[in-house]
Amino acid sequence: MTFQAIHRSFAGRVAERPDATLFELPGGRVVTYGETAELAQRIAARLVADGVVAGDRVAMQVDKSWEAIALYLAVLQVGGMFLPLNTAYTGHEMEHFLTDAEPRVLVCSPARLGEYAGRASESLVVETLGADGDGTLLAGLDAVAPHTDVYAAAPSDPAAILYTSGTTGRSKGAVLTHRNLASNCAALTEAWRYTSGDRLIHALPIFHTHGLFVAMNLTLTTGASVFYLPRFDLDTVIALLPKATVLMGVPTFYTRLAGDGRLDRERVATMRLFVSGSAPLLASDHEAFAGRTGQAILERYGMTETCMNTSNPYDGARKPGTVGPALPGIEVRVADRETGAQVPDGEVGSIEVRGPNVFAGYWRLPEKTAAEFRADGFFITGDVGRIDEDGYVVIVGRDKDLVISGGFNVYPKEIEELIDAHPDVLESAVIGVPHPDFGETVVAVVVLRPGVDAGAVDGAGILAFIAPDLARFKQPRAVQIVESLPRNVMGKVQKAELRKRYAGLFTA
Ligand code: MCA
Ligand code: AMP
Repeated sequence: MTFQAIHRSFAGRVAERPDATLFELPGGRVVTYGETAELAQRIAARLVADGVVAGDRVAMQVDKSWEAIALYLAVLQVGGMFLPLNTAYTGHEMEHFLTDAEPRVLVCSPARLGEYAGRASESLVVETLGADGDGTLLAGLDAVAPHTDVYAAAPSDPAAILYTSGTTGRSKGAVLTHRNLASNCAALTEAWRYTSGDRLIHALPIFHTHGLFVAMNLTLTTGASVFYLPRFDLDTVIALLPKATVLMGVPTFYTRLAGDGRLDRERVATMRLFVSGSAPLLASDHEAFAGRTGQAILERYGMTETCMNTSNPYDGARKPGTVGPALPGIEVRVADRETGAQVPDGEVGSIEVRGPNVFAGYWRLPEKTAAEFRADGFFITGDVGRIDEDGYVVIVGRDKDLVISGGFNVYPKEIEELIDAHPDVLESAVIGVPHPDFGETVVAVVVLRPGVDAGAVDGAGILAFIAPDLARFKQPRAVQIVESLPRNVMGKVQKAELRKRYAGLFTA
């Protein structure tokens, strides 16, 4: 397949149909391909004036806006590395990303300028961008000549860094290349028959692979349009369904939709595709949705490090509880965790991936990168599964200590460290338990120090202690104070035992 970087493909669509709609915004405003391209070129001029050169990181922590997508395109155009960050991250969490990635420019929301202004230096420019296009990034841009040079990105050049945590230590920056993004976008466009005629309901955040590299890249490179929503709002999505053709979401979207009396076949008559990913979709939710709409949700499987790996077919059986076969050009195998030897189909093992979608490595961490790859180039996902009789991948669990709440990843270790810093806490174990809305939710199991009066310390106090340093979505929804944690003979905390013990906390 010939290589064309995402921003080049986008430019091609702009040249063909500059007046075509790209964004339909909540108030009814329409933004065209041409307008987006022009703003991207002016932002590119600003980034260049801020000193950005090829290879520089441009970090963005802003509320969702169409201008933020123009910023993404501008960063690609000048050869920078785009670093989007969850708006929920606190200053404590941001500290690591900023010191580790050393961005040349940080674009933050105007409301948070006070937190970051002090970081501005010879090597870091702090810009602001608000949800309505306010802020310094765009101020006075009308008078700035568009930057028309386009960086000639080689396939192996880095395009983005997305932070993703390991089970131990700090978050690692996954470096994605232009080839990773372009090849995955091309594979999905073909697999999902995505075209310029599509009208996507975009209700995901744009700081993760799902909302940015899947939903937006497919749109930008095909000439399709998006109903661009600030977040998932059930009423708004229900109202848009009759005008749209595609929805991409996390399982929580589908649980909420299926629980709404307004969802029926007639309402989804123009919809040709519902995609689910980022977390497991329960087979029962798949079936409930099909019962209401007559349409089978297409479930696919991906990771920050690999973009999308597998997908249920567009034509052919979409099997509930499976994530489908490998996408074209991508190899997926199930191997023995210890030896890396492939196991026969049907046997459970480590899910491993190789292909043009697999990232270049963790930012400045060659040893950690090497540890996640086999000698033959397969990447060890940390997911556990098997391949069924039709060649579909079935994910049965995770090797990594990770909770996925509403599609957001939460790493227990990070929360345990914060809880353990509480003066009255001896130790803690953070686990995920089933939750009817978020799929899984976070629970902390805490042991107090000997001599601490259990009546004097409660879950609320522990939560209040960690809250300032932890994004809201990572905060435990329950704290269980116990005498001791269950351990195996090696002294390792048995989280499986705890998960079993608290499995019913949020479900009847
Ligand atoms: C919001 N809250 C959450 C979550 N989202 N808590 C736990 N888990 C969450 N996911 C907090 C809010 O701050 C709020 O706190 C309270 O929970 C209730 O919020 P609610 O209004 O119900 O939530 P919401 O705003 O409707 O958001 C739920 C959501 C959202 C729509 C599921 O989390 C979401 O858009 N998730 C998508 C995440 C995503 O894009 N993941 C892809 C990454 P309070 O009440 O205290 O104010 S993974 C990826 O990219 C890989 C590669 C892949 O395969 O796709
Ligand atoms: P992230 O690190 O945010 O990219 O999350 C990637 C992880 O999400 C994968 O390693 C899986 O554990 C999980 N995941 C993504 N899609 C699915 C899916 N369809 N079913 C089950 N788990 C999924």
